[in-house]
Amino acid sequence: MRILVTGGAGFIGSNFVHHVVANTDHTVTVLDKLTYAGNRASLAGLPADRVELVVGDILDGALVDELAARHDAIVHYAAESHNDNSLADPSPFVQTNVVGTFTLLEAARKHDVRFHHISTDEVYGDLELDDPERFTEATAYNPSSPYSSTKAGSDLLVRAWVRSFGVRATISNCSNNYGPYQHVEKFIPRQITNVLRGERPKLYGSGENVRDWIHADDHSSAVLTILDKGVLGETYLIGADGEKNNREVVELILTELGQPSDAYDLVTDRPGHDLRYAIDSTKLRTELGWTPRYGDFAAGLAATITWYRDNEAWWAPQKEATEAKYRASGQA
Ligand code: NAD
Ligand code: TDX
Repeated sequence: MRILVTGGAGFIGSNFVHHVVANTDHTVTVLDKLTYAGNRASLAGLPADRVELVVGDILDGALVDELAARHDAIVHYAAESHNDNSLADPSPFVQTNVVGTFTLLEAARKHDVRFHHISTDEVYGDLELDDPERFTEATAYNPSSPYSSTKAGSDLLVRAWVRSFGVRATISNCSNNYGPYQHVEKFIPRQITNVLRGERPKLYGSGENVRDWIHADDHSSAVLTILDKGVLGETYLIGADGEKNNREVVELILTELGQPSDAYDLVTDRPGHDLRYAIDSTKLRTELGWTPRYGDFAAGLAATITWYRDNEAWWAPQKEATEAKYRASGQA
């Protein structure tokens, strides 16, 4: 298969490209605008006869049309992805996440290209800490932030293009990813790189918010499974039973790096901060036979810490500007 991967120079997209090269015979074209979140270096070392990078915008209809015409499938990761940024300036979120997805869907429709849309569990809003239910494919949409509302909007566009125009599409909604190549603005890399630079981790609010962590490589294997065996028109939730509160994650990072487990600061909370996400991935596991490989979060986190320790040249250029943004918003 020839796969067009949008956002393939970002965190999860680049992990997917590495996974595809290692585990299949597919060839990949990455379409990525290389925003502040995209990084060419995340694709370094991949074979040139299997992976091509096209620097461009998913809002560029002519470019998207030309690329769609020569691929068998589109896997759509490109997005503005950070909640805090969406609170500071929602505009690029509406453009890239909603209008960009529309642009890709029109090309998939015209050229009858298989389409897989990457989305998030945040479209379902949040859960109470003691709620025994987790999100399923039947949970009602209830997004909280500009980011999650634009992702919800993009999911609904995909569903409409399936029903109205017969676009051959599937959707997946995944929980929080961790692993190599994640931008230092995000929670886990921010705290790891703070400690590596001799600074303290920063927990929003009380640190009791819960996220359901999955290794990015498990996300990739799930997406390949859906591309291979998924039923057209269906949505699949992806998760690995990895619920942890933010305080527990910071304590693990501090301990792994030889610091006292309480050497963190509580800082100003994120406005509208979702309390808890939790995914029930029974459908993907029972209907498509997928299982995650990274069962042990502490081990996966330790490997991720090692990656950031060994790859300072990858993250150091972004660290100062990222922390300056957090200082400006009082989250430092
Ligand atoms: P990221 O911010 O690390 O990467 C996004 C990539 O998209 C970057 O390389 C960026 O340059 C590119 N991009 C942005 N706007 C573009 C445009 N207009 N045209 C072309 N390229 C553009 O994001 P991520 O964390 O890797 O997330 C990837 C996808 O996975 C997103 O759709 C996100 O909603 C979804 N997702 C993320 C998580 C998570 O935990 N990070 C969880 C579930 C779903
Ligand atoms: O410095 C921090 N301190 C802190 O306590 C940062 C950056 C975050 N947090 C908290 C906020 C969240 O409760 O950590 C948790 C995780 O924060 P983020 O990494 O910003 O992720 P989140 O808002 O949960 O969204 C992520 O998962 C779902 C991705 O960024 C989204 O793209 C994805 O859809």
